[in-house]
Amino acid sequence: MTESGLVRRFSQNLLGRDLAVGDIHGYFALLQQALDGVGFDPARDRLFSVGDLTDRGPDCAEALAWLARPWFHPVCGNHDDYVCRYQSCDLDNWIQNGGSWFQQLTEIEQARFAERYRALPLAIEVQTQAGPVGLLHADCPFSNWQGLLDKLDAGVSGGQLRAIKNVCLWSRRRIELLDESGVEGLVALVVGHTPLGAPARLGNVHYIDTGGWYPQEGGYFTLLDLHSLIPVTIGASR
Ligand SMILES: [Mn+2]
Repeated sequence: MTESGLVRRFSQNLLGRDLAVGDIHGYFALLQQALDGVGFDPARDRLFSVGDLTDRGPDCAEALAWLARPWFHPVCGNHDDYVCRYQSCDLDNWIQNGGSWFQQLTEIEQARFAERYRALPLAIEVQTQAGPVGLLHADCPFSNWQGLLDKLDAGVSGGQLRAIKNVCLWSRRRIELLDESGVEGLVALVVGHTPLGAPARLGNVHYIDTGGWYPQEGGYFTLLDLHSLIPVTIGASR
């Protein structure tokens, strides 16, 4: 099987835990606090992210340092996609949605961010003892996970890729309809994008954006254990 940059696959972590976090939106210091609170061990554990690394929070410029960490593995979110398209996107719209930090970077820094963000995969698949777990930012455009991977691996482009990205990065259809049908071929699909007061599940689709990026209004980071599919509680180290 050929592998496009749009999908990243990870074999089972036999050494430590695999955790997933919801949208970060520039709150990396609070994310680090949450990781410390569960005894995250960078030598053995891995942190997967459903994307939206930047916009809105105080530590957006830290994103590149996080992306250099060998245990941190995000998919691309709709806000990350603004960075990828920074020369052609709707700037007013982006700034309204928290993008002013990017406008303050030098041209060289902007290019460096865009280059790194363009390498983010759209989909991640992680092997666990129970089977494969998928991560996307918003939702899966197919009822079957393999259907998505086949398209992405085949190197779709143009309008077809745009249509797929539109759902993967932006869709709220499933949660608006409370659609329990789930995604075949996975133990679980983990997504963010839609902030909720507590983690939620529709079929095998897990929603984990609990607003770690609006701590002032009671939001917090959920760290979902990908092997047990149970959120790890702060204060519980190994
Ligand atoms: Mn989002």
